Amino acid sequence: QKNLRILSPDQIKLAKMLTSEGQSHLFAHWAEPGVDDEGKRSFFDQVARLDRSYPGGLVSYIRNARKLLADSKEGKNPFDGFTPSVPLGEVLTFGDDKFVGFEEAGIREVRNAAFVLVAGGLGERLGYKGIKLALPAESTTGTCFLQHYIENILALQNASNSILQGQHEAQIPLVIMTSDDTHTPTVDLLESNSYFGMKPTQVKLLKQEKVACLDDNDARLAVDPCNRYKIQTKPHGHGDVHALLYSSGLLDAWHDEGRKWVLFFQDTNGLLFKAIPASLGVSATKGYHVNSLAVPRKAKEAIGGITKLTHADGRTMVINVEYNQLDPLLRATGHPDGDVNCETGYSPFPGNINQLILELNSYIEELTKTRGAIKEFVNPKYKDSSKSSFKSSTRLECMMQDYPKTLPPSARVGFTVMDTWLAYAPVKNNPEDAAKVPKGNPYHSATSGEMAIYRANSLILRKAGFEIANPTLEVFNGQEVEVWPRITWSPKWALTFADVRRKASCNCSVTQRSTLVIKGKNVYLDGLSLDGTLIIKSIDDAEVKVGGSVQNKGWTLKRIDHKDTSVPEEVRIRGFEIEKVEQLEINYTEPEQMSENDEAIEN
Ligand code: UGB
Repeated sequence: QKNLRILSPDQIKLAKMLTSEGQSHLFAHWAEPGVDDEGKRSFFDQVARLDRSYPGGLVSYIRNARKLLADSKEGKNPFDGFTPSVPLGEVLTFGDDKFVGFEEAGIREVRNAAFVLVAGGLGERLGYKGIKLALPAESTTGTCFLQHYIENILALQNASNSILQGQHEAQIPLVIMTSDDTHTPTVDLLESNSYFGMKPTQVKLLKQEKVACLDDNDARLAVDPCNRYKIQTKPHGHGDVHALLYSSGLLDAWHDEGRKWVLFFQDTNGLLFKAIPASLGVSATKGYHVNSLAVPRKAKEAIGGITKLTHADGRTMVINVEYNQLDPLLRATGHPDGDVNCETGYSPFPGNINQLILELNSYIEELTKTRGAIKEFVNPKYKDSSKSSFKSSTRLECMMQDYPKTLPPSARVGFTVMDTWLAYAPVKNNPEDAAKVPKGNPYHSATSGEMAIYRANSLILRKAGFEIANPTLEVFNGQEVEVWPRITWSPKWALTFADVRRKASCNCSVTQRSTLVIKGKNVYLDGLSLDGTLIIKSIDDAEVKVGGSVQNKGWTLKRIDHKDTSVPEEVRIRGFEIEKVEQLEINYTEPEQMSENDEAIEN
């Protein structure tokens, strides 16, 4: 009460709102007026921020929290009344006619898309101090995830524009959701690399705010243990992206520009863009309002399962059931073994890789109703079975893939299953945890993420007719991985299987110890026999044919111990570094037509 006189009318309003919502304890230890007044004002700045950034404000947050905490205490099952079953979706096989057709459709559509990258997570599981977007996706070229994503979007933009020549040159926007933990380093990474070739106006950053922590079942907000004028906060989850997009006004702007699709993706999947043309093609062809990308899932793998839920009252929905909920849900509905593999060696539920394609019109329609609020959950760690107090404060959380939960039954919600080798290799686990992953389950580490890129490129070239040697099995950081030839190409060389087939003829071979880097648009491989390292660079205007026999000592993988702190962290976490012993580098800098590389190779 005594402090009221130092507050502005807006601050008094916030104080009254808090007290009427059972939050008087927040003011219990405040000093007399005149003492710590700056701290008190900054308290209200924070409260105003928390109020603004939550759909419906702090009152809604507190009330939602009370309800969810009561349900949790009661042990209420969020899936009460629902029976899970395996849904039907579009299952694609890389390289067949259907796949190629979807890729072609996707490339036509992509100029009407906007990309949204959720990158607010710090990646505690990976144990890497920097932002994950700055990590190299592979160490042959050292390309970091953000550069890899941006170069892919630019290549998609160019490919789509060149099909529809005569129409205006579309620019594909990229939104990056950051958080307090990742915002500044993300800006620095973009600015110090000239946005990796994107126009700065094409990229928008939206920062998610954390939400207030909760101390007890009455949803009393937690005071920061280090500062009595601050509410303790924690991340709310990737579901925030919907509310942020809604309040940013970007969706309407995109609609006015004639855009049709919003593609959401995560921070560390070096394979993802290999799956984007075909999955967007599926959305466009099938008219899906929601399309989730999925891969075959190993039981208990830390990715959600796409599940059909049928309620006793007849309602059905196809939705992600998060990995920690799938097992209890199955056990509670007549599957005593829970989340287990079936005869295929995989869980019957396709694994959600959190790549969502939403149709813009229906997305805007839905968000106009919900303001982007996503169904939340709470996961308190109780002190004992009475569930009356928590071990530490908790908070509400939400996930972006829960967006379909509020959609009407008429919504067209589908999913597209692709081969894991093609679509999914995230970098989430630190070396120690990855080494403990049960045999046969994916490591999801920096080691496996990098090796998956080489494997995918090798398999794609094999499918195009290349003779690619079999991989060797090697152990890095306690993880046994397949080591394929280290093949990488820039997205402007190939985005689809049709591109690869056009530029790589079937009379080529690559040995297992080889490295092949293609950095050029119109590079045609013909009669190439590679045993060593070959780097091909060319300007976009050059059209070059590369063939003949290339043999040299090449580049080798040198084992690194992840505990060796003399080595940079991004190298340590993958367990090897590349020793560049000998290579042939050919560089085409003139806009030549079909020049051959024979001379360079003889040298
Ligand atoms: N992220 C944010 O932007 N903000 C946040 O507050 C939190 C995260 P994790 P998770 O594909 O492998 C998801 O931590 O949440 C970003 C799906 O829920 O890597 O454990 C963060 O930067 C799961 O169903 O993953 O699991 C990152 O880009 C499954 O699909 C992204 O959100 C799994 O991912 C994911 O955060 C998967």
